[in-house]
Amino acid sequence: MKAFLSTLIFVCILTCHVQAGISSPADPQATPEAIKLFQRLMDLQKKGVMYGHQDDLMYGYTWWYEKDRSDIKDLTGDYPAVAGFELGHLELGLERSLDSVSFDQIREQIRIFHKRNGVITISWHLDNPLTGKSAWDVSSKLVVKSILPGGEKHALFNTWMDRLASYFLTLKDDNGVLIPFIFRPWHEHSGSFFWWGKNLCTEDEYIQLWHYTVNYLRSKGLHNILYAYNTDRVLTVKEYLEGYPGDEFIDMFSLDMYDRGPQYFGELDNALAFISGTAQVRNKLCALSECGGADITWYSESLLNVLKKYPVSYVLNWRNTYNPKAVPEITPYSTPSGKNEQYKADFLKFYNDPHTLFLKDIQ
Ligand code: BMA
Repeated sequence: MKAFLSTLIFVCILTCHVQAGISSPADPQATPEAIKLFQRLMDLQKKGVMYGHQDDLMYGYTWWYEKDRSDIKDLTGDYPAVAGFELGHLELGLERSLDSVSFDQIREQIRIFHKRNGVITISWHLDNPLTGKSAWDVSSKLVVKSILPGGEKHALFNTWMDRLASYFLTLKDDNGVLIPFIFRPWHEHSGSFFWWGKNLCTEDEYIQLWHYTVNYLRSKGLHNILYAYNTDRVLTVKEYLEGYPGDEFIDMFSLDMYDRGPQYFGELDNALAFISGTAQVRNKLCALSECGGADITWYSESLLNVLKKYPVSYVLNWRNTYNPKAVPEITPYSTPSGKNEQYKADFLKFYNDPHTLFLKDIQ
């Protein structure tokens, strides 16, 4: 009996230990803040899905950098739980992003949003280092190869990584502590519309690119980052994991998928089933890191019904491109004009559903 009890106690301790170890970021040197963020996201993922919005704090359809403003807050009275920021053109040493947003103001908003206890996610549509054109320039299949060690653009890429790391090192709270955030580079790999896309490099090159990026940032003392692996639309788990850098590098399994037709919600359901399932087995987070569509029940019924089936940390809508001359749009994603009131009601229903978490819900 005594032996049985001590074995039982040992097994319990071991299980607790393994479980405690499980809920931690991939980085063995993760800062306490990164560990806390990871565990917080794991806990929240069990409660509901956070709502995220890209550039929410920087501008909206009809305004540009106004204090405390947000299109989502204008509509619902609350901020999103997750705020997305974009760093494309930081690599060039410019003051403003490819979307004309000031990097100093991005830093300011990251600090403010962190203080509000919101979750921060960062994307990077960096230029093509081989051709000097944009992230969307897919004219060469040699770009990834060219920036890896030994490649002709390797030195240039290092200067870009240095600029990124230097900027990340300025993202500190009032006490000088590095703010934890989710970084989602090399996104939508399964699509081939960025120079790092699936048909633009080999699987091995893509994996090397990821390893190089993560190791580079870690070597600069950045252990406050959770890394999100990301693809565009995929139909199988095999397809999803083509190019996966490995559990030692990745904290979150994410998917970008926009509504492009009647098959959308079936495909989304299928993809979230295997992505969230794989994430769970590997003790990673799961997110629908970009999505959008338009229909008068798109958010409150179609999207929500799928999201309720799986543990998904957050769902994010892309930016409300500033365009004051256009018909003001109400919902987060561009909608055909004329149905604004119905779209607005749909989003408010989504907002009011207990399963969706906005900033006030995650305090
Ligand atoms: C894209 C579009 C672009 C933008 C880029 C980075 O999907 O919204 O207009 O420059 O994201 O934010």
